[in-house]
Amino acid sequence: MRGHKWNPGRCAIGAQDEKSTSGDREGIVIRSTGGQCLVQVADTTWRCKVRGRLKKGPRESQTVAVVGDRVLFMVIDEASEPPSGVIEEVLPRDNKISRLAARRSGGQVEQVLMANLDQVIAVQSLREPAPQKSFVDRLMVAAERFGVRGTLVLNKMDLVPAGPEMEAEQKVWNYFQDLGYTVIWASAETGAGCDAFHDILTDRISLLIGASGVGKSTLLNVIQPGLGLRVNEVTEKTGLGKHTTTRTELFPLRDGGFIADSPGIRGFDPWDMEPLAVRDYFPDFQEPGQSCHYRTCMHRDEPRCGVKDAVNRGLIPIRRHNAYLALLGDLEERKAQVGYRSGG
Ligand SMILES: Nc1nc2c(ncn2[C@@H]2O[C@H](COP(=O)(O)OP(=O)(O)OP(=O)(O)O)[C@@H](O)[C@H]2O)c(=O)[nH]1
Ligand SMILES: [Mg+2]
Ligand SMILES: [Zn+2]
Repeated sequence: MRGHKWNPGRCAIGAQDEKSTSGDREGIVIRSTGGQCLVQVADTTWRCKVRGRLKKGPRESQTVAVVGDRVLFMVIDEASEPPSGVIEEVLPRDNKISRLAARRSGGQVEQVLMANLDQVIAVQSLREPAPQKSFVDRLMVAAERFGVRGTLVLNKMDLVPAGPEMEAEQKVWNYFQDLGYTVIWASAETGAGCDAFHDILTDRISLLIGASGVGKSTLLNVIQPGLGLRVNEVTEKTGLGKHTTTRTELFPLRDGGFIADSPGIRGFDPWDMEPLAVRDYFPDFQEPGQSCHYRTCMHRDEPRCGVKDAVNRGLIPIRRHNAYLALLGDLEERKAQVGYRSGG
């Protein structure tokens, strides 16, 4: 996707240990909480505050510097443990993954989950908790929207008995593979699929996203035992995870690349998406959409719609079309609430 790699062994993030012209150091944010960040430069982790004036810009303070951001910082104390600095500038982002944050004050707030990534990986467990297909639909839409590779990992295969139950799962999820997304069937318990998981992470910068308890941290511990990430059982009563991982954090991978583990999220409302553009983010709608009577067809109420026709003929699952209509409805409602948002 891009020329450079953040491979710590070779041409690392922080291979540029020397000072830049402005006297600042350059590093990458591996953890961000409030106004404090951990910034990685080669093998050293710095603790950096975010310069106050950076918080006052058009961006929300929580997303001034996010995991994956390349930043310039001024050294405060190189001898302290860990060394400390102040972030002066967040360098322009190649891309990001962003969603609408839970509304606290009723306003609409962008939550940037990560910047400068190659791949977003939706992690689902086939059982305990049950998979959420609509979550995967939306995350793959976001991957298309933000221009990053979308990948799907289905964990806890060991909990699905072979036979009809497994066949039903295969039917659902192979559809995503047919759309061109990589789909990995895995079990952190038995190790199945873990080599394939390791391979898709190598030499890429990836973000794992999925509900609490699906096994994101467990999978990472399997492919890189030294990480020692905290994991927790799913409560029997609710079938939900316990939000064991509480913040997004980026880790270097032994064989090259970086992986961000993130806290469980249940919903994903993509940020900054035009209702009119949504149809372009469903790869399965492209060919049938060619035969819609109206070029501006939204595949909703219009007559002679190629996409609805494909749904009726069983070529596109009804739930895919419903997922599209639901997302479209959400975006229109959001737009009606705020009017047209100018700038970004
Ligand atoms: N049976 C089975 N259990 C698994 C598997 N992978 C993970 N688990 C269990 O699922 C539970 C939740 O795993 P975590 O790794 O903490 O899940 P998480 O996605 O990181 O959850 P949050 O950090 O809360 O978002 C743990 O008890 C794991 O042992 C698997 O492949 N099979
Ligand atoms: Mg976790
Ligand atoms: Zn149509």
